[in-house]
Amino acid sequence: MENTAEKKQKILSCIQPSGIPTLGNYLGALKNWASMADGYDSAFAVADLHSITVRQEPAKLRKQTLEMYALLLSIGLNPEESIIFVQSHVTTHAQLAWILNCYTQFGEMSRMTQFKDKSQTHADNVNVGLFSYPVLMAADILLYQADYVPIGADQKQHLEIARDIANRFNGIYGNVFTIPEPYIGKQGARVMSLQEPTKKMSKSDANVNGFISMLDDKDTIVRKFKKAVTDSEAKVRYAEGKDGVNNLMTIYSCCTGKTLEEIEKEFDGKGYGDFKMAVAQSVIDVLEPVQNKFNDYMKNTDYLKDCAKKGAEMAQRISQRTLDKAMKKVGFMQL
Ligand code: AQP
Repeated sequence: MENTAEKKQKILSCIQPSGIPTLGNYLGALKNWASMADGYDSAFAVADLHSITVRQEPAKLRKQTLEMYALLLSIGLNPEESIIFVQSHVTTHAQLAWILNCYTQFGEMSRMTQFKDKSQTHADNVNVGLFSYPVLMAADILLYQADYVPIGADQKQHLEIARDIANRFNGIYGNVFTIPEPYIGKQGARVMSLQEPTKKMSKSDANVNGFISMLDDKDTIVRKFKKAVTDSEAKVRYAEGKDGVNNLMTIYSCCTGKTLEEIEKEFDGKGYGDFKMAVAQSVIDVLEPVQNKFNDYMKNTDYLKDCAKKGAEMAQRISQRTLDKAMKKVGFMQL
């Protein structure tokens, strides 16, 4: 995907502050945000409105939101070049989401696999927000007229719904929204749990050994990889049925740039012990510089809040134009 047009194309993506992001969030999404930010008009949000679809502790949510903001700067996003904001600071998201709810069918939302999964994990709180989460996500994207949305593979279905809603709205009212394309990296788009490698790695997993947090220290990273589920073959090769090893090879490949064939050769005749240590070290090498920057940013929370304030003002200004247009089109009285 090249961005050769004179006018830069737009990208927008969000991450929930539902915990410290995992290695999965990093390899599947954040890493691409950082590498794409320069070439595009870019906006990135800490999606706190999304995270209350699952019950959160208020003080913890506030803390995690600031930490997530700091992490976005730590991975290399520059608040002078990208709009980096907290979703609840910008009023247009919830407003457009309401309008779009009225252009979304109950049946199409019922097919969303994340809703089905999360209603099982949080059976005591299957709220309407959890159900209409993809509509809010559609509003997030469409407000900024995003051409591309860098996401992990798990969000592909939600992006498709955003496109369907936008097409439907445009079909009725003319060209209000840009139809967004997903940008899913070739590698790392679906990093799996270290404990249940058929399930994606998630920051809210109750089993902390299933995920690597971006702020895990070296010892914790080594310990978690040592415990990672593999198989009894004791051979490092990428093959069907070897979900645990495939996942570790993918992580190692993303962190070192080595191909799967090179990795197979490197560990030919060696056991899983050596392999797991090498994977752990490659992850440490990637995360350590980010962690150092994060620790520096967290010493200056006034700076972070100032950036978030400026980011929110810019996001409000840009998104308001789209919201105003949509409000006019549906027939709301203008003053
Ligand atoms: N395991 C993963 N592998 C690759 N990409 C992933 N993403 C999430 N998990 C993986 C991508 O990270 C971006 C931000 O995700 P999110 O926080 O907005 O929501 P999520 O997909 O629900 O992520 P989590 O970690 O699983 O959060 P919780 O546990 O709160 O539900 C998205 O682009 C996502 O695709």
